[in-house]
Amino acid sequence: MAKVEQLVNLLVKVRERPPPLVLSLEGRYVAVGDLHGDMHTLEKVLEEWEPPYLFLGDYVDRGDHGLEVVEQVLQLFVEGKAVALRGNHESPIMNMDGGFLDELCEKIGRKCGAVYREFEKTFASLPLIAVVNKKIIALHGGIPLKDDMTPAALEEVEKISGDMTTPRDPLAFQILWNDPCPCEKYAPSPRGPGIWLFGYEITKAFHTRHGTRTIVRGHTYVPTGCAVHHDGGVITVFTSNAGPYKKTKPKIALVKEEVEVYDLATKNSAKCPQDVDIF
Ligand SMILES: [Mn+2]
Repeated sequence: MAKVEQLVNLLVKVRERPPPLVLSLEGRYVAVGDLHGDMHTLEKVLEEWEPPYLFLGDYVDRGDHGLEVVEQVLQLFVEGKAVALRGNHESPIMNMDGGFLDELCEKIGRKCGAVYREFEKTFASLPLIAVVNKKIIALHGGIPLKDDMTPAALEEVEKISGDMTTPRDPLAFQILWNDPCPCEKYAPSPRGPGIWLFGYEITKAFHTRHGTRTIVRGHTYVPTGCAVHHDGGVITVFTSNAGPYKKTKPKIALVKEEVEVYDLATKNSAKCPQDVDIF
């Protein structure tokens, strides 16, 4: 049981000093897209790329090693070697059927319910957005839209409060769930109610307002492991090779003043398809 205690201690430590919802970072980061329980790929990233890392969320569900992946990511986070952003799978609405809760119960037995509640609280404390060198925005899903269907500003995201377990706030929810579309403005998302596809003009307005260049994000499965949208205003990185993603060619992104995408297997600079229609 020492291992369970260790795990709970780690979870408590992550949320002891909760980071702001919008983190401001400087320097160079290795951005890692969805892992979904792919420990093998995470190990390869850690072996071949120097820290610090910027994890873009979706550590658990679908693959078999969600527990190992999320533990490693959060360990690096508390050691200051990584930033762990929240994904839509860091949430009870996904983990009940997505595989993580079952995995937890298989691996740690009857205490899994209590330990899962610790995960729930820690997931709720994870940051939603990182701004790197004032130029690059990192988040899991996409730009959130306000009621008037204009993009929310970072200042508005910073002010989000209330229960973050699911989360209830529509802006926070959309940051975890939205996707880019090869469209001008926006469209309802096939993922479900309250979720949007955002287009070229939304991305442009967001970057103009903040003086930023690119949004690097995960969330969308692309077999090529990366995709470029909105003239480079948005870049998708996908890093899982586990479970349903066996055919992916995982990518990572080097985030500095710009975003450069690399193939994990070859370490070569990657050519990402442009404006793919992901649904
Ligand atoms: Mn996702």
